[in-house]
Amino acid sequence: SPASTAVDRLHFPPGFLWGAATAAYQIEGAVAEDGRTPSIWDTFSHTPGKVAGGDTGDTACDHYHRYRTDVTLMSHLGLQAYRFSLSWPRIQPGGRGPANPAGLDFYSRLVDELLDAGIRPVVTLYHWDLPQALEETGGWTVRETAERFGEYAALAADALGDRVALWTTLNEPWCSAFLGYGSGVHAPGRTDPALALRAAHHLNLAHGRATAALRATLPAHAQVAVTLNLHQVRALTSDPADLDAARRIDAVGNRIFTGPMLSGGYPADLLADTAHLVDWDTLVRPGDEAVIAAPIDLLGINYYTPTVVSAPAHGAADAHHAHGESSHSPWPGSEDVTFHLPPGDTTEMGWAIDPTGLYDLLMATSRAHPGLPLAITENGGAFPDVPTADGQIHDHDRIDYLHRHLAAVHRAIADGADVRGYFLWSLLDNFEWAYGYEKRFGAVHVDYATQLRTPKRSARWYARAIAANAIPGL
Ligand code: GBH
Repeated sequence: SPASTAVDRLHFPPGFLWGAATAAYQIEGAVAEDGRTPSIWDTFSHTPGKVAGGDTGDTACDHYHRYRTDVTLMSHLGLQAYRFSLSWPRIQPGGRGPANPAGLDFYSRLVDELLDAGIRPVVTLYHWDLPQALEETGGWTVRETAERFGEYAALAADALGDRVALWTTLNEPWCSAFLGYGSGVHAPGRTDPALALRAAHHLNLAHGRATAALRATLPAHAQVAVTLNLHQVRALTSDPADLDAARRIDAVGNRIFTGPMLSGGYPADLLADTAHLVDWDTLVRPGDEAVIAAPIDLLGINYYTPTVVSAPAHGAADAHHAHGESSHSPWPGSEDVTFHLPPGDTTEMGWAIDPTGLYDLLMATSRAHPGLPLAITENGGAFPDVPTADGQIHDHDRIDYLHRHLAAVHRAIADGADVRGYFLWSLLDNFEWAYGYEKRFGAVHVDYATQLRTPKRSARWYARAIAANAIPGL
């Protein structure tokens, strides 16, 4: 079809995959049912002072019991794909040993329900809910956890691989390593920069082990991916000291993962920046980098906001400490770098709304990894809901956010980026980690007292985008 009319300029390529995303601990609830054992997020959320309002995932959206009606909701939105995560402690209680049939059965029923509705299941193996028993033997700070993850991946693939064609190993290993073991604002809440770096390596190794297990178990047509929260890093000024701050944050924010996964190994500048914290020569064993470098079919990118940095002295007066509630830095070896809030509006999280960052990130990632298909595996925002007398929820800020970010994706595709799909975060309002239920990212409102789901105006707008394979008007 001709690509020259005004309307076609808003169309996405044929086959572009439209979806929405969730994660197990954020929506499922049912934390003690059918043999599930606690995860580090159960322990963390039940530790006073760790999560706003003392909220936990004990019930969350009760999706474990309501998955059928949630799939019906997805089909009403016209979703083509649904990205969800598997709870490791449901499938393999305690993180080792044989699979728990009841835990696998839940996901098997969910997958069947999705397929019956014509919705492609996209599985994430790990969205932060490490079995607590594995944390007690060292969690991600020890190598053994990566070996256990490979075994878990095989169990999951064995049970679901006949019906799930797109698999993601890890969601945002940066958060697992540096918010979990560095700043401590995420489970397990440890605050040691050296342990955070060790965790990053073991997460990389876990990705490699899982990729091998998936390849060995899945049918040949199945695809393997990883999802990274790549930071779109900008220097505050072109001052060489600011540029160096940006280089350092790019190293420990991005290239610590993309280096070994996609570019042949850990970058030399990262190793130098962190040599005082970790003996990389003993942490990284011979052969590890080859395991981590196992080819993947697609890179998932989660994007919310850009990251603006400067050298320590520069503009420190109006510095923005984008580190959550912790006085501990999530940036080992670069603790003195100053973070700045980009100009303009912010979401309820205090994150700057900047769709240009998404465009720049897609273009830079395409150039850095030519030939590797990309997908936006998360994008969205927490916004206030404005209920009206007609019972609707007029989240016009979310519609505007989605509109502008989809336009950025569209522009990146037009300029040559190979972006295969877009997953809105999130299908439902849910347990927003350390922020509890206070922050709402859903296109569908959840009344936690009644578990009533109400599609917001953004959900209807997104349904129009999907139906048209194009960006609709506001
Ligand atoms: C994603 O995390 C998660 O995958 C998802 O589960 C979550 O609900 C969703 O996004 C919304 O938060 O950390 O203060 O330096 C995103 C986590 C958010 C981490 C932006 C990096 C940068 C600001 N990322 N954050 S800060």
